[in-house]
Amino acid sequence: MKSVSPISKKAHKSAPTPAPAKMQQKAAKAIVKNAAPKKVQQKVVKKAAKPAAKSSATSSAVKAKTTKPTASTSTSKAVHQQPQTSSQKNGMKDVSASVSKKFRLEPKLLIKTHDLMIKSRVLEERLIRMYKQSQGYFWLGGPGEEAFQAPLGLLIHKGKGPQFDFMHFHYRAGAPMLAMGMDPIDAMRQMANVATDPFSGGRNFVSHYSRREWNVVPVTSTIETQYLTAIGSGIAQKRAGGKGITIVTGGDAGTAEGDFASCLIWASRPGNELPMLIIVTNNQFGISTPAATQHGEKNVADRGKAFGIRTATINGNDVEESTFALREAMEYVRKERKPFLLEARVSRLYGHSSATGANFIGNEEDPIVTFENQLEASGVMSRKDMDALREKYTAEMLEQSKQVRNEPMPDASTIYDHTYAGQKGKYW
Ligand SMILES: Cc1ncc(C[n+]2csc(CCOP(=O)(O)OP(=O)(O)O)c2C)c(N)n1
Ligand SMILES: [Mg+2]
Repeated sequence: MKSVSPISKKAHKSAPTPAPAKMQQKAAKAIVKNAAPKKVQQKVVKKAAKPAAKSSATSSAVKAKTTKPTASTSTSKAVHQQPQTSSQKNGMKDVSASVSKKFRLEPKLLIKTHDLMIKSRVLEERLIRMYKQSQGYFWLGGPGEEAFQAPLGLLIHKGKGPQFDFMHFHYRAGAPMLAMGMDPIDAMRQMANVATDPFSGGRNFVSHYSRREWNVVPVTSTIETQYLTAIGSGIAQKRAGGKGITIVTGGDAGTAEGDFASCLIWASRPGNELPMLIIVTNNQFGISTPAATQHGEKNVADRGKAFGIRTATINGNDVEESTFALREAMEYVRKERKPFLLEARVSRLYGHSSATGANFIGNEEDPIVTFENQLEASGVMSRKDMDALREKYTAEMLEQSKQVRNEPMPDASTIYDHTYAGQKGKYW
């Protein structure tokens, strides 16, 4: 942790876009060039996601702007040096023209989802600021995945034990945690590594959530291992019966690891299928490695077909498409007690992590801008209300980050706490 040099406030303000961000833009353009035909990428792959296909078909104008490779070519050219707190300020307002969308979801749910997306984005931007102000050592999180992660969070059956959903998240799951009731200050506590951090007592990276009473298994820094540990709760839930399912999330690059293959094999053993919703959020990068240079398969989800697993590839930048696909996949897993592999194409708006600068990358679709434009054009929400919401969360979270400044770091004597289950304050 000590090797990460904090960026001064001045440098933060005036710093040009760092080289990695520029490289990413170039690489993203290369992907667009080499991308499969637009039609193929926009297609919802499998029967299970039929409603989603319909939903995206409701507005081809919207759809044309909601698939990442297309969006990469159509988004604003503005590249931003630091986190912004308003879609107007960040220059992304005209990214997707205001398109009136005939929503199929209830306005109440649309507004709730929007609220969660904004809360999640404001939190991530606050965490980035904390990092850049030396109030933390490292940042990574989920800005750009909100249109998928927020609906996911709202559909989780929260509770403790096998009758409720078990979550094996990776490090971009702030929105589902907020949906389950996490107070944003707790994420800030982990960012600042203070003792009050409820997930790791100030001992783990930011966005490494865990909560026993909500069945949230600790996020691991080693990528993809969550697909293996998820098998365990999958087996327990298969044996227990009922409606609880195992949900595992991870990125596209990690699927190159054997752990992912093991997950597919264990989840689909004939007669022993597991109730697992296996999710891959595909942002088409593994840190700085473009997916186009690594994946021979057209869709990551296609790999499930070889195991007889139901699959779908969806546009995770579209709130309705995500909601319908998640509903259908979850219902299938809950009822049939069999796995479903869901791949969501998403954006990555601040690069991989602070290791690549944590600066706003202006060449990817911002799903919040897209959604807000649709909400506004369709009369579901006014721009005034949406901006007021952002301002409210921004002010609240600023106060929370100030509070965290005054909280103590963990005492050295706690270094081995929680090393083994049930052991506290002892060496083994
Ligand atoms: C086992 C392991 N190998 C390598 C790394 C270093 N690493 C951290 S994130 C990452 C890329 C992950 O990309 P992806 O799976 O696509 O997820 P994304 O970050 O894009 O959401 C890598 C290689 C790691 N943490 N663990
Ligand atoms: Mg990725």
